[in-house]
Amino acid sequence: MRCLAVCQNEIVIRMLNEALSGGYDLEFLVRAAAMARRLRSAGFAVSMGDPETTSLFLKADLTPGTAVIIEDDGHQRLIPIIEAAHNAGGTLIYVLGASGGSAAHRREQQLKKRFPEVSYLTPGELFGSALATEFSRSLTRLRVQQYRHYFHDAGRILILLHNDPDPDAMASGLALRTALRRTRATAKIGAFRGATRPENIRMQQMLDIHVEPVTTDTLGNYDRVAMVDVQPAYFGGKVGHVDLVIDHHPEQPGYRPVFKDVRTDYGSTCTILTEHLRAVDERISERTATAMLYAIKSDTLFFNRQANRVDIEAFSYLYPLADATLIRKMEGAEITPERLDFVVTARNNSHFSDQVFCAYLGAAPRDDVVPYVADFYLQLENVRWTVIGARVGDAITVSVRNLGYTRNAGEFVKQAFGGIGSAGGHRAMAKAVIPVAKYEATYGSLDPEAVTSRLEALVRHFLRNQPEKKAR
Ligand SMILES: [Mn+2]
Repeated sequence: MRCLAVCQNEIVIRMLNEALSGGYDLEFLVRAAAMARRLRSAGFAVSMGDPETTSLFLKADLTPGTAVIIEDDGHQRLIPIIEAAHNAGGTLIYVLGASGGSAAHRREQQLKKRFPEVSYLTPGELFGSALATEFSRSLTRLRVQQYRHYFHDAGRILILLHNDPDPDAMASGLALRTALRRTRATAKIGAFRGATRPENIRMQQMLDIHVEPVTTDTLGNYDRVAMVDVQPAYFGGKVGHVDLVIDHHPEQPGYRPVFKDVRTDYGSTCTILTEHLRAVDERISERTATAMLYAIKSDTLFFNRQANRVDIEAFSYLYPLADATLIRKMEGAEITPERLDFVVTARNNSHFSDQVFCAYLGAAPRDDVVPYVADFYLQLENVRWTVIGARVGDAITVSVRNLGYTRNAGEFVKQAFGGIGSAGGHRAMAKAVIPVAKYEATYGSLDPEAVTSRLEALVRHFLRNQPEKKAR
């Protein structure tokens, strides 16, 4: 059988050749003359030209019995290529994605709307699983080599973290520094605002992680800027140029880094960076491995939230390299006398009935005590919802936890507080921040008992009126 493959990436071309040359008469269509020359001299059958034109396919003798494989690398304009192949008489058209998982599924749905006859293949389907792992590792290796090369001649590098950096941000900073083969003198890990949560400060001290304070003025001192666990939009225009972005949060539009690796179906940024370091066989120090392991654990809430196969695989890779005792100590750092005080306050001010625990803590020094207390009372027998509020500065912070598999904490905060503050989250956890003046104007008194009653009334109203969704 004949097969025409429209690919611009040499690794993909070589992998396809490996996988298909036995049973297929394989020819590649490439855009770049240099690539065409190189492949021809290596013995490949190659046509060169613009794959968005029908003539290239006609020249390559496309018949209805020819299979056409089009690589979906995120850069090629897929639709015009499919149209050109189609217009040249192609009927067996396959699109080859770079990855599997939910992203591939969405892409397939999009394409099917427009071209119902086109099939979408993941590397796993085409190559079998062992070869597919090798294939995606090769792509990752190429990516790491490229950005490493790009950062190579920079005198000073900044690895920028989000404000109040958490374990994933700090560990990703260490991991990227390792990937770039830099030291703390030549690649600074920095943030506009340093860590404030006790367990994050403790991690910083125990692993000797220095987070350099950054201002818009000092940004200019760096030759290259990378971001981990965050994207430029977060900084609202404060960071003009960024060279590399590695993140697992939902992709935000409006920026063009030189290199980008955003994988939203990963549980942590450290999982992505574990794959980077593995792909180039870089040695990971015990300190960095310990930080990364702790980060994966804490970002996936000990694998209770959004962890998938890749996170578990990264975890097992790092485990023998890390110091497990140190991790246990860092985990213990969550409990502080201050937090215990707020747990007691919550106990004294709480309304608890029918599986719902509500409490207002009064004034708190930072907002991390609020989710801490919300998590704490979720451990109590018969508690399925916790709604905890506190005043932090000029705002009321509300944390919501939901242990049942029905109804959505995120929908609750949006309904109750979306109109007067910022509110969001997902099924199991959510948060709202409301300016004090707006809260008072809408819901009245800030007296602790009054706020607790109000929180309880709001959540009861929501739970009564929200149709029950069945657990999967
Ligand atoms: Mn993260």
